[in-house]
Amino acid sequence: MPLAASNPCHNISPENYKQEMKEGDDEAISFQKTDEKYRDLIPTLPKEKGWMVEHLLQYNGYWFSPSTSALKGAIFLQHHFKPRPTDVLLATSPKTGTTWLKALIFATMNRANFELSNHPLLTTGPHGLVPFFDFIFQDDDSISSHRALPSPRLFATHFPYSLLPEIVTTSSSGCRFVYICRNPKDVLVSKWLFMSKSRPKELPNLSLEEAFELFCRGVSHFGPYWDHVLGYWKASLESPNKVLFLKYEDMKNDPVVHVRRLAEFIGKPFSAEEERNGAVEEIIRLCSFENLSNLEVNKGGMQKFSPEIAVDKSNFFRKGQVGDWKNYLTEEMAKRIDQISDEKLLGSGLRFGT
Ligand code: PAP
Repeated sequence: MPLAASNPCHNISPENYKQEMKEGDDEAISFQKTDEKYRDLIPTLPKEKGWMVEHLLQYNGYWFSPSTSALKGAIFLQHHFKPRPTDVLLATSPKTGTTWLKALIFATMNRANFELSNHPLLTTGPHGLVPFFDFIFQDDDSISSHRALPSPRLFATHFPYSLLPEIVTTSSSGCRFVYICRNPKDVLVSKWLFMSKSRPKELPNLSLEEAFELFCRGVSHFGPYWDHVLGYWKASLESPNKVLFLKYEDMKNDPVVHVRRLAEFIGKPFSAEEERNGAVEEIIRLCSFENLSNLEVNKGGMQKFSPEIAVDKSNFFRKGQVGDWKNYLTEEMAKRIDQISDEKLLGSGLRFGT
């Protein structure tokens, strides 16, 4: 759909109108081309067993679920995302702390706009407040509506750094990334339990042993997990003002220090008065596992991400602890994951939190 024609408030001269119509038409053609490119690509991609769906497809080294349309999103994003220097992007591999960070960044960024007693997080879950651009960049209508969002925009993404458009990752874009990683043993367990709950009844169960083998081989949504982490880690070393790299375990251990860092990084440091008034602690309390998981809004009902995906909101809150893997993985499994981590992270300067 031509963009200018779809906006009734657009007040422009006939000459400009003609020009915008032409640009809109060009863009509509280009949306169509992207869609064709996506359709042609699908049958050519390597396939592996899926966790929550029958198959995952490999695209540029990473695994995608064809039915979640994230792969389509990755391709559309490449061609149609227009970054703004004020954009903040929360990047995560699934089950590493996305829900928590969505709440923390939203509350920190918008703290001047809302009273805590009447805060949007009390009535809308973190996923309802911070959209994944993975699923919205799918067609001209959704792209247009997200282009219309006021600045500063806050998006989340599970896409690996190397699959993001250069227009976003280049330092001149001004966009900032917050990334959170988590110990892979806890990620595996959290992911397996989450996916087991969400796996359609028609598909046979995926045992922990099978999930473990797939995870170790890198076959999981947006995996290989280690490559995902290293992509953002390297970017954070190269451009520390562009990518803030956090660890779930450090955040659990000392949230105050990390929420302060987060606020500084997004250009909204806490003032001395806010510090005196306990604003940091209030945000941490608001976004804590205990608080969020006990809110009615997060206890049930479906969170819709795209026409194809909806997840029961309560599934985003399980235990929220460090080291729960000990209750699920054998010593041998833990050793193998540690070995892979040692090999993959060798020379990178990164160690997973414990
Ligand atoms: P997603 O990628 O599907 O959005 P994500 O939010 O990254 O999931 O991860 C969910 C994990 O974060 C769960 O971990 P667990 O399975 O080991 O328990 C979930 O419990 C945990 N979690 C959710 N909210 C919070 C929170 N406020 N504080 C700490 N951990 C949280």
